[in-house]
Amino acid sequence: MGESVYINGQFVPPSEAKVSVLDRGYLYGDGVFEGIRAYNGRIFRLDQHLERLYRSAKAIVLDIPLTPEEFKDVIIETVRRNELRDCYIRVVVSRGEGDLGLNPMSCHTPPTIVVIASSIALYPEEVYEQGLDLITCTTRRNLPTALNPEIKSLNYLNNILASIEVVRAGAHEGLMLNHLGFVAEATADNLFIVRDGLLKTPPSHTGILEGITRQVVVELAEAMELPLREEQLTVYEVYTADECFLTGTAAEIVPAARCDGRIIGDGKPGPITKRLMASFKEVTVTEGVSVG
Ligand code: PXG
Repeated sequence: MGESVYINGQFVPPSEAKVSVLDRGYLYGDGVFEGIRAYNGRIFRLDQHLERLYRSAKAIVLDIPLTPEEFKDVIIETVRRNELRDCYIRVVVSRGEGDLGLNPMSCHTPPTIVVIASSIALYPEEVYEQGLDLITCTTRRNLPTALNPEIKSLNYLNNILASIEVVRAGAHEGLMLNHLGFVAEATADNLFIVRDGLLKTPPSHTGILEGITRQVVVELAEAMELPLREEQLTVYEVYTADECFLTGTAAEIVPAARCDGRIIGDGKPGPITKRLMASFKEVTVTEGVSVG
Protein backbone atom coordinates (compact mmCIF):
# COMPACT_ATOMS: atom_id res chain seq x y z
CA MET A 1 0.00 0.00 0.00
CA GLY A 2 1.13 3.57 -0.64
CA GLU A 3 1.71 6.29 1.92
CA SER A 4 -1.58 8.08 1.73
CA VAL A 5 -5.13 6.76 1.53
CA TYR A 6 -8.16 8.92 0.74
CA ILE A 7 -11.05 8.35 3.10
CA ASN A 8 -14.13 10.54 3.36
CA GLY A 9 -12.51 13.81 2.34
CA GLN A 10 -9.14 13.28 3.99
CA PHE A 11 -5.74 11.85 3.10
CA VAL A 12 -4.34 9.74 5.94
CA PRO A 13 -1.59 7.12 6.41
CA PRO A 14 -2.85 3.57 5.60
CA SER A 15 -2.79 2.56 9.29
CA GLU A 16 -5.24 5.36 10.06
CA ALA A 17 -7.60 4.66 7.18
CA LYS A 18 -10.34 2.83 9.06
CA VAL A 19 -13.98 2.03 8.39
CA SER A 20 -16.60 1.41 11.09
CA VAL A 21 -17.82 -2.12 11.87
CA LEU A 22 -21.30 -0.65 11.34
CA ASP A 23 -20.47 0.25 7.74
CA ARG A 24 -22.85 -1.55 5.42
CA GLY A 25 -20.00 -2.37 3.07
CA TYR A 26 -18.61 -4.52 5.89
CA LEU A 27 -21.94 -5.84 7.19
CA TYR A 28 -23.57 -6.67 3.85
CA GLY A 29 -21.21 -5.96 0.98
CA ASP A 30 -23.55 -3.03 0.34
CA GLY A 31 -21.46 -0.89 -1.97
CA VAL A 32 -19.58 -0.69 -5.26
CA PHE A 33 -15.94 -0.58 -6.35
CA GLU A 34 -13.55 -0.10 -9.23
CA GLY A 35 -10.04 -1.34 -9.97
CA ILE A 36 -8.09 1.10 -12.17
CA ARG A 37 -4.49 1.17 -13.40
CA ALA A 38 -2.06 3.99 -14.01
CA TYR A 39 0.76 3.54 -16.50
CA ASN A 40 3.68 5.90 -16.80
CA GLY A 41 1.94 8.65 -14.82
CA ARG A 42 -1.35 8.40 -16.71
CA ILE A 43 -4.56 6.91 -15.38
CA PHE A 44 -5.90 4.51 -17.98
CA ARG A 45 -9.53 4.87 -19.09
CA LEU A 46 -10.41 6.86 -15.97
CA ASP A 47 -13.63 8.27 -17.43
CA GLN A 48 -14.91 4.82 -18.35
CA HIS A 49 -14.14 3.45 -14.88
CA LEU A 50 -15.95 6.41 -13.31
CA GLU A 51 -18.93 5.96 -15.62
CA ARG A 52 -19.17 2.30 -14.59
CA LEU A 53 -18.80 3.22 -10.91
CA TYR A 54 -21.69 5.68 -11.14
CA ARG A 55 -23.80 3.17 -13.09
CA SER A 56 -23.15 0.46 -10.47
CA ALA A 57 -24.06 2.95 -7.72
CA LYS A 58 -27.22 3.97 -9.54
CA ALA A 59 -28.29 0.36 -9.90
CA ILE A 60 -28.13 -0.14 -6.12
CA VAL A 61 -29.69 3.30 -5.37
CA LEU A 62 -26.51 4.66 -3.80
CA ASP A 63 -26.01 8.40 -4.26
CA ILE A 64 -22.31 9.18 -4.49
CA PRO A 65 -21.86 12.54 -2.72
CA LEU A 66 -19.22 13.71 -5.22
CA THR A 67 -19.69 14.74 -8.81
CA PRO A 68 -17.76 12.60 -11.32
CA GLU A 69 -15.41 15.58 -11.84
CA GLU A 70 -14.74 15.85 -8.10
CA PHE A 71 -14.20 12.10 -7.89
CA LYS A 72 -11.76 12.28 -10.77
CA ASP A 73 -9.74 14.95 -8.93
CA VAL A 74 -9.68 12.80 -5.77
CA ILE A 75 -8.31 9.81 -7.71
CA ILE A 76 -5.66 11.92 -9.47
CA GLU A 77 -4.65 13.52 -6.15
CA THR A 78 -4.35 10.09 -4.46
CA VAL A 79 -1.95 8.86 -7.14
CA ARG A 80 0.00 12.13 -7.01
CA ARG A 81 0.39 12.07 -3.22
CA ASN A 82 1.74 8.52 -3.34
CA GLU A 83 4.23 9.55 -6.02
CA LEU A 84 3.32 6.53 -8.11
CA ARG A 85 3.70 6.39 -11.91
CA ASP A 86 2.60 2.78 -12.38
CA CYS A 87 0.01 1.61 -9.93
CA TYR A 88 -3.26 -0.07 -9.19
CA ILE A 89 -6.03 2.12 -7.81
CA ARG A 90 -8.85 0.67 -5.73
CA VAL A 91 -11.94 2.87 -5.44
CA VAL A 92 -14.58 1.77 -2.94
CA VAL A 93 -17.92 3.41 -2.19
CA SER A 94 -20.09 1.78 0.47
CA ARG A 95 -23.47 2.91 1.68
CA GLY A 96 -22.15 4.07 5.05
CA GLU A 97 -23.18 3.33 8.63
CA GLY A 98 -26.68 2.26 9.49
CA ASP A 99 -28.69 0.25 12.02
CA LEU A 100 -28.05 -3.49 12.08
CA GLY A 101 -31.19 -4.20 10.04
CA LEU A 102 -31.10 -4.83 6.31
CA ASN A 103 -32.99 -1.68 5.32
CA PRO A 104 -30.52 0.49 3.39
CA MET A 105 -32.57 3.61 4.14
CA SER A 106 -31.56 3.33 7.81
CA CYS A 107 -28.17 4.86 6.99
CA HIS A 108 -27.29 7.79 9.18
CA THR A 109 -23.97 8.71 7.57
CA PRO A 110 -23.09 9.64 4.02
CA PRO A 111 -21.55 6.88 1.89
CA THR A 112 -17.99 5.88 2.80
CA ILE A 113 -15.52 6.74 0.03
CA VAL A 114 -12.04 5.20 -0.08
CA VAL A 115 -9.30 5.48 -2.72
CA ILE A 116 -6.13 3.40 -2.35
CA ALA A 117 -3.18 3.62 -4.74
CA SER A 118 -0.98 0.56 -4.57
CA SER A 119 0.43 -2.22 -6.70
CA ILE A 120 -1.01 -5.51 -7.92
CA ALA A 121 0.58 -8.55 -9.51
CA LEU A 122 -1.98 -11.14 -10.43
CA TYR A 123 -0.03 -13.83 -12.25
CA PRO A 124 3.62 -14.79 -12.42
CA GLU A 125 5.45 -13.05 -15.29
CA GLU A 126 6.02 -16.32 -17.22
CA VAL A 127 2.29 -16.90 -17.88
CA TYR A 128 2.36 -13.92 -20.24
CA GLU A 129 4.83 -15.88 -22.37
CA GLN A 130 3.65 -19.43 -21.70
CA GLY A 131 -0.08 -19.01 -21.19
CA LEU A 132 -2.13 -19.87 -18.14
CA ASP A 133 -3.99 -22.92 -16.94
CA LEU A 134 -7.77 -22.63 -16.84
CA ILE A 135 -10.39 -24.84 -15.25
CA THR A 136 -14.14 -24.70 -15.58
CA CYS A 137 -15.60 -23.84 -12.20
CA THR A 138 -18.69 -25.63 -10.91
CA THR A 139 -19.87 -22.38 -9.31
CA ARG A 140 -22.16 -20.67 -11.83
CA ARG A 141 -22.03 -16.92 -12.40
CA ASN A 142 -24.71 -14.93 -10.57
CA LEU A 143 -28.05 -14.80 -12.35
CA PRO A 144 -28.59 -11.38 -13.97
CA THR A 145 -32.11 -11.47 -12.55
CA ALA A 146 -30.76 -12.02 -9.02
CA LEU A 147 -27.55 -9.97 -8.70
CA ASN A 148 -26.59 -8.64 -12.11
CA PRO A 149 -22.86 -9.19 -12.83
CA GLU A 150 -22.88 -5.77 -14.56
CA ILE A 151 -22.95 -4.24 -11.09
CA LYS A 152 -19.40 -4.13 -9.76
CA SER A 153 -20.63 -4.52 -6.20
CA LEU A 154 -18.77 -5.37 -3.00
CA ASN A 155 -20.59 -8.73 -3.07
CA TYR A 156 -17.86 -10.79 -4.73
CA LEU A 157 -18.55 -14.10 -2.97
CA ASN A 158 -19.78 -15.61 -6.25
CA ASN A 159 -16.34 -14.96 -7.77
CA ILE A 160 -14.51 -15.87 -4.56
CA LEU A 161 -16.21 -19.29 -4.43
CA ALA A 162 -15.06 -19.87 -7.99
CA SER A 163 -11.58 -18.60 -7.12
CA ILE A 164 -11.37 -21.15 -4.28
CA GLU A 165 -11.99 -23.89 -6.85
CA VAL A 166 -9.20 -22.46 -9.02
CA VAL A 167 -6.71 -22.45 -6.14
CA ARG A 168 -7.66 -25.96 -5.01
CA ALA A 169 -7.21 -27.24 -8.56
CA GLY A 170 -3.76 -25.66 -8.79
CA ALA A 171 -4.83 -23.62 -11.85
CA HIS A 172 -4.31 -19.92 -12.61
CA GLU A 173 -7.88 -18.93 -13.45
CA GLY A 174 -11.33 -20.41 -13.89
CA LEU A 175 -14.17 -20.08 -16.36
CA MET A 176 -17.58 -19.32 -14.94
CA LEU A 177 -20.64 -20.48 -16.86
CA ASN A 178 -24.01 -18.78 -16.76
CA HIS A 179 -27.19 -20.55 -15.67
CA LEU A 180 -27.64 -21.93 -19.21
CA GLY A 181 -24.15 -23.40 -19.32
CA PHE A 182 -22.65 -20.83 -21.68
CA VAL A 183 -19.23 -19.44 -20.83
CA ALA A 184 -19.69 -16.06 -19.15
CA GLU A 185 -16.25 -14.92 -18.01
CA ALA A 186 -13.36 -15.80 -15.70
CA THR A 187 -13.46 -15.03 -11.96
CA ALA A 188 -12.02 -11.53 -12.44
CA ASP A 189 -11.47 -11.27 -16.20
CA ASN A 190 -13.37 -11.40 -19.47
CA LEU A 191 -12.71 -14.07 -22.08
CA PHE A 192 -11.91 -14.04 -25.78
CA ILE A 193 -11.21 -16.89 -28.19
CA VAL A 194 -9.92 -16.93 -31.76
CA ARG A 195 -11.18 -19.47 -34.27
CA ASP A 196 -10.27 -19.36 -37.96
CA GLY A 197 -9.12 -15.77 -37.66
CA LEU A 198 -12.36 -14.63 -35.99
CA LEU A 199 -12.31 -13.17 -32.47
CA LYS A 200 -15.24 -14.12 -30.28
CA THR A 201 -16.31 -12.95 -26.84
CA PRO A 202 -19.52 -13.58 -24.89
CA PRO A 203 -22.08 -10.75 -25.21
CA SER A 204 -23.07 -8.74 -22.12
CA HIS A 205 -26.48 -10.44 -21.95
CA THR A 206 -24.68 -13.71 -21.08
CA GLY A 207 -24.34 -12.20 -17.60
CA ILE A 208 -20.86 -10.70 -17.32
CA LEU A 209 -19.13 -7.65 -16.01
CA GLU A 210 -18.58 -5.58 -19.12
CA GLY A 211 -14.87 -5.03 -18.69
CA ILE A 212 -13.08 -1.84 -19.63
CA THR A 213 -10.16 -3.94 -20.93
CA ARG A 214 -12.64 -6.02 -22.96
CA GLN A 215 -13.84 -2.76 -24.53
CA VAL A 216 -10.25 -1.72 -25.29
CA VAL A 217 -9.69 -5.04 -27.08
CA VAL A 218 -12.88 -4.54 -29.10
CA GLU A 219 -11.58 -1.10 -30.17
CA LEU A 220 -8.09 -2.42 -30.94
CA ALA A 221 -9.52 -5.27 -33.02
CA GLU A 222 -11.54 -2.77 -35.03
CA ALA A 223 -8.52 -0.52 -35.60
CA MET A 224 -6.44 -3.55 -36.62
CA GLU A 225 -9.25 -4.79 -38.88
CA LEU A 226 -9.51 -8.07 -37.01
CA PRO A 227 -13.04 -9.47 -37.35
CA LEU A 228 -14.79 -9.81 -33.98
CA ARG A 229 -18.19 -11.14 -33.00
CA GLU A 230 -20.00 -11.15 -29.67
CA GLU A 231 -21.33 -14.68 -29.47
CA GLN A 232 -22.48 -17.19 -26.88
CA LEU A 233 -19.68 -19.70 -26.29
CA THR A 234 -19.58 -23.22 -24.88
CA VAL A 235 -16.58 -24.81 -23.14
CA TYR A 236 -16.24 -27.00 -26.26
CA GLU A 237 -15.45 -23.85 -28.26
CA VAL A 238 -12.82 -22.87 -25.70
CA TYR A 239 -11.23 -26.36 -25.79
CA THR A 240 -11.09 -26.33 -29.58
CA ALA A 241 -10.18 -22.66 -30.12
CA ASP A 242 -7.00 -21.70 -31.98
CA GLU A 243 -6.26 -19.07 -29.34
CA CYS A 244 -7.73 -17.93 -26.06
CA PHE A 245 -6.96 -15.00 -23.78
CA LEU A 246 -8.38 -13.19 -20.77
CA THR A 247 -8.70 -9.45 -20.24
CA GLY A 248 -8.89 -7.38 -17.07
CA THR A 249 -7.44 -4.29 -15.45
CA ALA A 250 -5.20 -6.32 -13.17
CA ALA A 251 -4.40 -9.14 -15.64
CA GLU A 252 -4.28 -6.88 -18.76
CA ILE A 253 -4.26 -9.31 -21.73
CA VAL A 254 -3.11 -12.76 -20.67
CA PRO A 255 -2.97 -15.81 -22.96
CA ALA A 256 -4.55 -19.11 -21.89
CA ALA A 257 -2.66 -22.29 -22.80
CA ARG A 258 -4.83 -25.04 -21.32
CA CYS A 259 -8.39 -25.53 -20.13
CA ASP A 260 -9.51 -28.57 -18.09
CA GLY A 261 -6.43 -30.46 -19.30
CA ARG A 262 -7.03 -29.71 -23.01
CA ILE A 263 -4.26 -27.82 -24.79
CA ILE A 264 -5.70 -24.75 -26.53
CA GLY A 265 -4.31 -24.38 -30.06
CA ASP A 266 -0.64 -25.29 -29.89
CA GLY A 267 -0.46 -24.36 -26.21
CA LYS A 268 1.45 -21.14 -26.88
CA PRO A 269 0.22 -17.55 -27.12
CA GLY A 270 -1.21 -17.26 -30.66
CA PRO A 271 -0.35 -14.61 -33.27
CA ILE A 272 -3.55 -12.59 -32.81
CA THR A 273 -3.20 -12.67 -29.02
CA LYS A 274 0.39 -11.47 -29.33
CA ARG A 275 -0.55 -8.64 -31.69
CA LEU A 276 -3.29 -7.49 -29.33
CA MET A 277 -0.94 -7.69 -26.32
CA ALA A 278 1.56 -5.47 -28.15
CA SER A 279 -1.07 -2.92 -29.20
CA PHE A 280 -2.52 -2.92 -25.70
CA LYS A 281 0.87 -2.10 -24.23
CA GLU A 282 1.17 0.78 -26.65
CA VAL A 283 -2.18 2.38 -25.79
CA THR A 284 -1.61 2.04 -22.04
CA VAL A 285 1.48 4.24 -22.20
CA THR A 286 0.17 6.75 -24.73
CA GLU A 287 -3.36 7.51 -23.54
CA GLY A 288 -4.77 8.25 -20.11
CA VAL A 289 -5.29 11.16 -17.75
CA SER A 290 -1.95 12.60 -16.68
CA VAL A 291 -1.40 12.90 -12.92
CA GLY A 292 1.10 15.68 -13.60
N1 PXG B 1 -15.08 -9.72 -14.90
C1 PXG B 1 -15.13 -9.58 -13.57
C2 PXG B 1 -16.04 -10.41 -12.77
C3 PXG B 1 -14.29 -8.61 -12.95
O1 PXG B 1 -14.34 -8.46 -11.62
C4 PXG B 1 -13.40 -8.05 -15.12
C5 PXG B 1 -14.26 -8.99 -15.67
C6 PXG B 1 -12.54 -7.23 -16.03
O2 PXG B 1 -12.99 -5.89 -16.07
P1 PXG B 1 -12.00 -4.67 -16.34
O3 PXG B 1 -12.89 -3.48 -16.36
O4 PXG B 1 -11.01 -4.62 -15.20
O5 PXG B 1 -11.36 -4.92 -17.64
C7 PXG B 1 -13.41 -7.86 -13.74
C8 PXG B 1 -12.49 -6.86 -13.13
C9 PXG B 1 -9.23 -7.93 -8.13
C10 PXG B 1 -9.64 -7.19 -9.32
O6 PXG B 1 -8.92 -7.28 -7.14
C11 PXG B 1 -10.81 -7.50 -9.99
C12 PXG B 1 -11.14 -6.78 -11.12
C13 PXG B 1 -10.34 -5.80 -11.56
C14 PXG B 1 -9.19 -5.52 -10.87
C15 PXG B 1 -8.83 -6.21 -9.74
O7 PXG B 1 -9.17 -9.16 -8.18
N2 PXG B 1 -12.28 -7.09 -11.77
